[in-house]
Parts: sequence; C-alpha cells; structure tokens
Amino acid sequence: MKINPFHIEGKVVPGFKRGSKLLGVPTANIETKEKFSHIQTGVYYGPFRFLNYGIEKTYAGVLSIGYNPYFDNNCKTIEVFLIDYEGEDFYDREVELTIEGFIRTEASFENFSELVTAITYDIIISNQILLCNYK
Ligand code: RBF
Ligand code: MG
Repeated sequence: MKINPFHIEGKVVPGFKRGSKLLGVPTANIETKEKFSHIQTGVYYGPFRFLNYGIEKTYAGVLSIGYNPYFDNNCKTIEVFLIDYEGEDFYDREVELTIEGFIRTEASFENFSELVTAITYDIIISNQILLCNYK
C-alpha cells in the first residue's frame, strides 16, 4: 500500500547478528537522531542511498520497524534489507531512506520457518514494486 512518503536518515550500527546468521536475511540496523516513536511499527519498503559518497546507486530497501515480536525485543529498531546489494557489511555509514509503502504489521509466528516465509514474501513484493522504479 502506498503511503505518504517520509524520510529516515541515520547511521548503520551493529544489530543482534540474527539477520544474516539465523535468517539468511542480513539487515542494516539504523540508528536515527530522531526516535521515530510516532512511526507505526511494521514492514515497509522504499529506496535507500548512502550519504556523502557522491553519486551512487539507489538500492531497493525492505524495512522492519518495531520490536521483532518473534524475538520479543525491548527496543524499537529500524532495520533494512537491501534487495540488490551484494558486498561487505557497511557499519558506521550514514544512510537515507524514503519510505514509500507499507506492507504489513509486525507479527510473531508459530515457528522460525513461518517468519522466514513471511520475510521472503515481503522481499518479493518490494522487489516487484521497487526494482522497476530504481534500476
Ligand atoms: N521480526 C519479527 O519478529 N516479526 C516480523 O514480522 C518481522 N518481519 C520482518 C520483515 C522484514 C522484511 C525484515 C527484513 C525483518 C523482519 N523481522 C521480523 C525482523 C527479523 O526478526 C530481524 O531482522 C532479525 O531478528 C535480525 O535482527
Ligand atoms: Mg541487522
């Protein structure tokens, strides 16, 4: 669902290390200056850019904003998976996202494979919407 777009800027910080190892879906965890406490938790998509590096590619981002109910986190986090990025981890880089669409609310799941299936669908949906626009 398209939403009124909004901007997120921040720095990539270390996460819980579950994304790549456990799920096969590495995410960049974004620390923002604003706390974004007003943003509704859920799964979103939108274009992603690195800041301060001149002209660079725009990546297709799929975000999870919230408490990861399957893992029951205490803090609200903003994490993004880049569909079309292949490369090293990029901690400490300043990044920006324009969030353009909402996919679903966060959920807990019966088991691990249901969580991974849901994330896989999120990525497929975002891929269809974003890659035609930004490639
Ligand atoms: N975690 C959840 O507990 N519930 C979710 O519904 C959920 N959806 C996600 C959707 C996407 C597209 C991504 C990238 C992550 C999602 N996560 C969700 C977060 C996932 O649990 C987290 O990335 C790992 O635990 C690593 O911190
Ligand atoms: Mg992460």
